[in-house]
Amino acid sequence: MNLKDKKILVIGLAVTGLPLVKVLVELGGRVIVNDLKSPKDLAEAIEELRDVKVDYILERHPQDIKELGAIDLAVVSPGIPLDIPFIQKLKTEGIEVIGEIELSYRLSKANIIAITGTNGKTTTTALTGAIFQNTGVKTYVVGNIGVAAISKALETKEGEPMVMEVSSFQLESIVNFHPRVAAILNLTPDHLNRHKTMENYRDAKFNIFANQDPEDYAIINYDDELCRNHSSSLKAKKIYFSRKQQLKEGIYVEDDVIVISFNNQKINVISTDEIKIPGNHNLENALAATAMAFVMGVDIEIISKTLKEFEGVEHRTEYVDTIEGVNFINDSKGTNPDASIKAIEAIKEPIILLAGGMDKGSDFTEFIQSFGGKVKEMIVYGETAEKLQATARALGFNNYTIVKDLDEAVVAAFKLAVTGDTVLLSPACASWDMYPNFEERGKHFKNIVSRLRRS
Ligand code: UMA
Repeated sequence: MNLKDKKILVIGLAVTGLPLVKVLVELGGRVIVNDLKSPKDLAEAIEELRDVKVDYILERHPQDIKELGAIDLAVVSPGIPLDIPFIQKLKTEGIEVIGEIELSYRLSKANIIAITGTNGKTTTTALTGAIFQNTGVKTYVVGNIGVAAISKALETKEGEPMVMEVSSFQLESIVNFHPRVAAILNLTPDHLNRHKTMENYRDAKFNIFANQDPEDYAIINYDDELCRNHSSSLKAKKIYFSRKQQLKEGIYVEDDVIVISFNNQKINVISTDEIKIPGNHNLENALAATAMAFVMGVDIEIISKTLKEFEGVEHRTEYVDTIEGVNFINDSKGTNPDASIKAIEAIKEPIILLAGGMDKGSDFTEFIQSFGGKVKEMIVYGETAEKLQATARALGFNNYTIVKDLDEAVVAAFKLAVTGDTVLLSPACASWDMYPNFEERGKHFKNIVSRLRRS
C-alpha cells in the first residue's frame, strides 16, 4: 500500500490515533488530525508528536469538508460513530473512510487471528496470545485489548501470529480485513446506543468473517443460539466449540475433559479442573482459545500447559485484597449486564455489588434477576444509578443504596460487610460518565481499597 505523499485524515487522537499518525508519517503520508478535544486536553499526544509534521483541526469536526482540501483517505478511531454528519459528508464526497484495523491488515504481513464477541474477548485474546507465545514464535497481542494493532503492523514478518481482539466498533469500518482464523464467543445486547438494533450489532460482529474463504477457519460458540444460527452461510471452515454438548466434530467437554474431535481423530487436551482461570465463562474462553491454537497447528502440550498457567487479565474478576475478612474483587471490565452476570456467577456469595456508570441503553432486568440470593446489597452510582434502582425495585430487590461515586461506594460497602463477604466492583455499565476508560475505573477502585487497608 503506497501512502507516500497521500493526504490522510486521522480522526481521533488517543490510543489508536497516536500510533496511527506516527505510522502514516513514517510511510510518507501528509497527515491532518481531527479531534473534538481541545489542544489542552490533547497536550500529551501533541507533545509526543512535536517532531512530526502534522496539521490539526481540533475542538470540532469540520462542518464543511472543503476546509480539508483534497483528501486521499480518512482513517477513523473505533469510538467515532460512523453516522455523524462529518463522516457521512466524507463518504458522499467519495473519500475512502476506513478503520484502523483495516489499515493494519493492509500494512501487516502477519497471520491475523481475530476474536470478537460481547464478553470474554479480552481474556480469550490474552490466553490465545499466551499459547502462541509459548510456542516460541514472535506473537503480537493487539486490538481492543488496549494496544492498537497499527502500532505493531509495520514490525510484523510473514506468517507471524497477530492475535487481535476486535470490537463491533472496529468491525463496522472494515473493507478487506481478512483474518486467517476468526472467532465469535457470544452475542448479548451491548452498545445499542451506537448500533441502535441488535441486528446491526450482530451484523457488525459477523463482519469478522466477511472476507474469509474456504481455507480459513471460523470458530463459533455452538451453545450461543444467535452465533450458531447466524453462522450457516459462512465461507470459512466452521469449527464449533461447546461447553454443554458433545459435538460430532469440534472442541467440547466430555467427562470434565476438553476434547478435540477433528478428521475422525479424538484428542484429550486437559481436564477442566486443571484450567487456572475459574468459572464456566472462562471454560468457554479456554475452548475457543484451544480451537484457534489447534487449527493453527500448535502442539496440544503447549495448549494444555498454557491453560494450566494462564492467570487471567487485569480488571476481570481480579482479586485485590482481603481486609478484616472482606474480599475485594475488581471486575471493572464488566461494562455490560451480561459481563457482570458472569462475574456474579463466578464469585462466591455473599456479595456486596458496586454497579453503575454510563447509560448505553442497556436493560438491567436479567442482571438484577441473576442476583439469585447471592447479592446481599447493591450499591449504585453514576448515570445509571436511578435506572438500576428502578429496575431493582420493580423486581422486588430492595437492598440497594445510591451513592455519589466509587469512593463513597467502597466506604459504604465496607461498613456493611462482615467477615466472609465479597465486595465486587462489576458495574454492568461503561465507565465513560466518570472515567476515560474501564482501566482507570479499575485502578481507582484498587487505590481506594489500598487506602482503606492503610487506614
Ligand atoms: N472523538 C472524536 N469524535 C467523536 C468521538 C471521539 O473526535 O465523535 C475523539 C475523542 O475526543 C478522543 C478519541 O476520539 O480523543 C478517542 O478515540 P476512541 O474512542 O476510538 O478511543 P481510543 O483511545 O483510540 O481507544 C480505542 C478503543 N476505544 C473504543 O472503542 C471506545 C479501545 O477500546 C481500544 O483498546 C483502542 O482503540 C485500541 O484498539 C476500549 C473500549 O472501551 C477498551 N472498547 C469498547 C468495549 O470494549 O466495549 C468497544
